[in-house]
Amino acid sequence: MATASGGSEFVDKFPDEAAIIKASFLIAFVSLGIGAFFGLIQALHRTNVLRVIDSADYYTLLTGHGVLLAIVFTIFFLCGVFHWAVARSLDRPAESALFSWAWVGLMTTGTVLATVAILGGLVPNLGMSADVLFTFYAPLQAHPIFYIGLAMFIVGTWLSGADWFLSYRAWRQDHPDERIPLQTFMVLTTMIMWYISTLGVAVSVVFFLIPWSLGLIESVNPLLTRTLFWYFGHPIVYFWLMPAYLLWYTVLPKLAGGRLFSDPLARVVFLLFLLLSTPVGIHHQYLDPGIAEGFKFIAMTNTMFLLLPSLLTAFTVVASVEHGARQRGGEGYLRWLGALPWRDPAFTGMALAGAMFAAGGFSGMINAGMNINYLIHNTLWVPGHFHLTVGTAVALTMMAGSYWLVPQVTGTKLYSRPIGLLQVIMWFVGMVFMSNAMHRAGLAGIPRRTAEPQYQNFEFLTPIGSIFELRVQIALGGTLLFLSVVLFLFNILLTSLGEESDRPVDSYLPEPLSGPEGSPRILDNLAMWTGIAAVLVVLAYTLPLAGIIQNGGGLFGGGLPVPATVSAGFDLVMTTVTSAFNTLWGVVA
Ligand code: HEM
Ligand SMILES: [Cu+2]
Repeated sequence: MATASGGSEFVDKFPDEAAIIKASFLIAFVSLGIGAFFGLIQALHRTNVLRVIDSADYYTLLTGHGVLLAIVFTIFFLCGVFHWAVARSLDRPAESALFSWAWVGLMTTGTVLATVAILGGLVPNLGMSADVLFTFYAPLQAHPIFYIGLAMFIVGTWLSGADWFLSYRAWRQDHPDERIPLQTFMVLTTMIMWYISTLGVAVSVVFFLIPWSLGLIESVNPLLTRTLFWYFGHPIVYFWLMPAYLLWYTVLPKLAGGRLFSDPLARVVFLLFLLLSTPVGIHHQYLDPGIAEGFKFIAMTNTMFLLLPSLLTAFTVVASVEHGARQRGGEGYLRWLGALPWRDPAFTGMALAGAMFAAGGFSGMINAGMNINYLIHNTLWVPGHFHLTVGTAVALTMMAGSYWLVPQVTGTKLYSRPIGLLQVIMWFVGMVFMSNAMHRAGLAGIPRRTAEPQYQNFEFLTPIGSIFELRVQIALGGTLLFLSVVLFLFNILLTSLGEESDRPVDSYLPEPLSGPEGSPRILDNLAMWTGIAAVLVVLAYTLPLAGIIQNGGGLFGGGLPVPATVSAGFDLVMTTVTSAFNTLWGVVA
């Protein structure tokens, strides 16, 4: 891993990059603020504690919450971190600042369009709405502006990836024989995964949803748009996680006072995510009729393989942090934990986020199991699960990481470490309440995505505790979470308005204990890994997609769906291949 040379700070050395990163973070944090506010309203509304909106508007806010937090906040923050990581680890500026501003501009325009379409739902006379939730598949339909905004946003992310690949290509010309610096390696593998997986959602939006919302085509095949969404919808969870992993692998060990345990292991983990994250999306569709059980079973076994890179990460990151603690004089089996810098909000926030991720991993295994999934499907368990993963492992790492990253791009000192510490602990505590209660509420059968879970003449039962107590915990947790976001935004705002300092943070990143030299060079052969990842996708999706097109009445739907069989898809593939062969034969003969 290249280290920042000289004593100069990132902002002095790369002023254009710092400006891009600041702009990305700004939009991420504004989205975080609005999204968290909607989250608070939802949590209070559905638990019947305080109702400030009409229940009919619940979907509008829920869509805003999901889109602004799970798509806009996470991805804009990722773009900032990746832009920082590439410039820092290659030790060179981007090829063209204008190009960088182009993707920031495109993504921002897309965000504004999509948000206007969503919030338009609150103004009845406008005739505009996009209450389709962040999963935006048919048959729910949004105003065309929503899909057009999304398409612009996605194309913007493609350009951001191109920006980093261009930097890498220029660096490669000057350093023909060197190993790819670790942070750049992480960015590039993540972006390859993103290119492969966003292809699905781009096809869905451009060829089906936009023409359908404009009235150019009459119907779509809902199962097809669902499948294309989940083809992208599972890998997006790794797109959220990878910036957090990048910070855990390359920054957390340093904050702990140590060094990354193994650079080669980190590379293997990122490659495993590239290979394994796309061919599993069908595990979100265990309950969809129209997909044969056999394909669901294959998706389930593939999903279980994905535990491996996460467990490797847990091992490597904990080993690196323990090494740091021992460098600081920590001893004993567990007593070394006491030697860690718990007063540093960047460290503590990331460590708590990692701990929560372990809990999220367990509930994720339950989601992934085909049979046990039926118990929790579409219940409040599901948001309970992903508020631990994206809502904490990712979001809390991003907030904690900001306490270390933002000063580097603004050149100012963090406004308040104690407020930062209070903030990350408050998030942790709030999430313990909200998420734990959501999991339990889900087990009691309380549905997700509804303003009115308190049905008339129907009582949910809990094995321990009461429904009342669960509601109180969700409302209390949600309130703590919202207050935590307020503290975060306040601290970051005052930080960026503060006075410039010569040395805002110690930005030096030490070399790993075991560097890349010992690992095979084939790990850096990105073209080969991309090829393998593409083959796995073709293997995993060809037959199911063919079946979905056939069972769902064709590419544009219309016909009556028929029950799924494995052979349905097989027939379609065979007919297509035979007719292509016959056509070719006709040309040749
Ligand atoms: C102030 C903090 C937050 C609060 C109070 C909150 C609250 C909630 C609640 C109560 C729901 C369930 C709504 C329902 O199913 O009826 C929900 C859903 C959701 N939340 Fe959060 N949340 C917060 C932060 C986050 C963060 C940081 C993320 C992601 C980065 C996130 C992503 C989501 C998503 C994707 C959904 C599902 C939306 C859907 O079902 O379409 N939330 N949130
Ligand atoms: Cu998934």
